[in-house]
Amino acid sequence: PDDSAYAAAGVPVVDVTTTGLGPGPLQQIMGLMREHGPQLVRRVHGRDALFVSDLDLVTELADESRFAKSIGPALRNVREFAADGLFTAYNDEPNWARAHDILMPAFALGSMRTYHPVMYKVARRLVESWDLAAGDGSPVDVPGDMTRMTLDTIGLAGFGYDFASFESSEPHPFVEAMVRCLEWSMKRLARVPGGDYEAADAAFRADADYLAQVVDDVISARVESGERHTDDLLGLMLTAQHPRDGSTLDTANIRNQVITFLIAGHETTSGAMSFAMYYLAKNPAVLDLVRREVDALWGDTTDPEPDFDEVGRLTYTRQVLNEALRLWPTAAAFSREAREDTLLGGRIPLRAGQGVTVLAPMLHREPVWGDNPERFDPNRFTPEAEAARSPHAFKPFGTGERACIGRQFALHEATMLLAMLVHRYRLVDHADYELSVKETLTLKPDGFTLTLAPRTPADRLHTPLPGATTKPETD
Ligand code: FDE
Repeated sequence: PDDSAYAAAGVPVVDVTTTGLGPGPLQQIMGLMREHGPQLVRRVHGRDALFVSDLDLVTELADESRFAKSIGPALRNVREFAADGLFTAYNDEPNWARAHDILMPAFALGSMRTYHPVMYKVARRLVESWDLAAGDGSPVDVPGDMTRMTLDTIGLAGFGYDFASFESSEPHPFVEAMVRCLEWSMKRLARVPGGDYEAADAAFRADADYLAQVVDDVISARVESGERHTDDLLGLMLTAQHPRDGSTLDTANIRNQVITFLIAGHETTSGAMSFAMYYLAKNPAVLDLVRREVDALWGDTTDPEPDFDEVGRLTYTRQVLNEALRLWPTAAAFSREAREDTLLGGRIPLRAGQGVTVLAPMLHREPVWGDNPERFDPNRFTPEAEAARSPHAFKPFGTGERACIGRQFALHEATMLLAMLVHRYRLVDHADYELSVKETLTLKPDGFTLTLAPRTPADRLHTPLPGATTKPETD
C-alpha cells in the first residue's frame, strides 16, 4: 500500500531514516508505538515494515486460514546461516513439514522426562560455579552464565555433545560466532543504499562457516560413536522416518536443524531466565513467594535433586517465568503474512504474501493487562486469570503451527533452574542494577550481575500464610 492507503486506514508512517535503527530496533518500535499507537509503518531508507501490537489485530493474524508465518527481512538474513532449518524454512518448503513431523514427538511433554536428568546435570554445573562466587563474594554474570547453561543443555540433551561452557571464563567460541551472526542479521536491516559492507559480510561468512564446522563435528562425533540413540534430536534426525511417507532428513538439512536448535534453544531461554532473575532480585515480595514454594518442596535439603514431577509442581515459579516473558519476551517479534489479498482489521489493505510483524512486548502491555502493565506481577498467570483472558494476549512463543516447538523444553529447564537458585541463594543486587536491554535479535538484560550468599536454615523458617502456602496474596 502507498502512503494514502495507510493514511486512509489510520496507520501512521514513521520515517526513521535520519536516526537509523540504533542498537535496539525493537525498543525503538516500542517507543514509537508508545508515541503513535499500536499500529505503525516504520520506514527506513524507503523500506517499509508494518508493525502491530493491538489484541484485536493479533487475534486476527492468528487465524491460520487467512494468515501464515512470514519469513520477513530479519529471518531472511538468519536464513543465510540456518537455511531451511525449522525456524527459517518457508511454509511450503517440504523440509519444514518433514522435519516438523519427525521432531514433534521429541518435544512432547512426555519427552521432557528423557531430558530431565541432563538438564539437572547442567544446572548443577551452574550451581557449582555460583557456589564459588557465593564463597568469595564475587559477582556472577547472570546472562553469561545462563547462556553457558542453556548451550550445554541443548548440546547434551539434543545432540549428546558437551560444550563444557563452565570450564572457560570466556563464552564458547560457538556462542560468540553465533551472536555475531545474529547481530549481522539485525544490522543488515539498517543498511544504507550504496554503503560498503564487504568486510562485515566477509566476517559473517567466516562465522557462519565456523558454526557449520562445529555442527559437522557434533554430527560426526555421533556417527563415529556408532551409537544408535533414538531418544534425542540428533538420533531422531539420523534414523527416524517420516510417519507417513517414510522419508528421512538429508545431511544438509540435518546440519541446518542442528544449527537452528543450538541457536533457538539457548539464547532465548537464557534471556528468559535472566529477566526472571532480574525481577526476582527487584521484587522481594515475589521472591518470598517463590521461596515458600521451593522450601515447601525441599525444606532444608542442601542439595535437592528435583525430580521430573516436582518441576511440574513449581506452579508459582512458572508464573514468575511467564510474567518475565510477558514484559520481555526474548524472541520479541514474529511475522505473519496474508494468504490472499485482504483487509486487516477491516481497513488495512494487505497484498497476498505481504508481511506484518507482531511486537510481543507491546501486545503484552495492551489494556487487557490492566492499568499498570509495567508492574511485575506473577498473579497475572494464575489459572483463573489465564482462563479469563484471551489466549492471544500472550504470545512469547509465536502462534499457530509455526509456534515454538521448544516451549516445554525451555520452560522445564528454566523452571527447575530458577527454583534451585532461589532455594539455595540469597540474591544481592549489589550494583543497584538498572535495567538495560541488549538486542542481538533476541533480548537480554545487559551487564546484569548479582552477588550471592548461601541461604541458611533460619532463612527457611516462614510464617505460614493463611490458606495454601504457595497461594500469593492479591493486592
Ligand atoms: C519458534 C519460535 C517462535 C516462532 C517464530 C516465528 O513465528 O517466526 C518464537 C516466537 C519462539 N520460538 C520463542 C521462543 C522463546 C523461547 C524461550 C524459546 N523459543 C525456546 C526454544 C527452545 C528451543 C529448542 C526452541 N525454542 C526451538 C524453536 C524452533 C525449532 C522453532 C521453529 C518452529 C517451526 O516449526 O517453525 C521455534 N523455536 Fe522457540
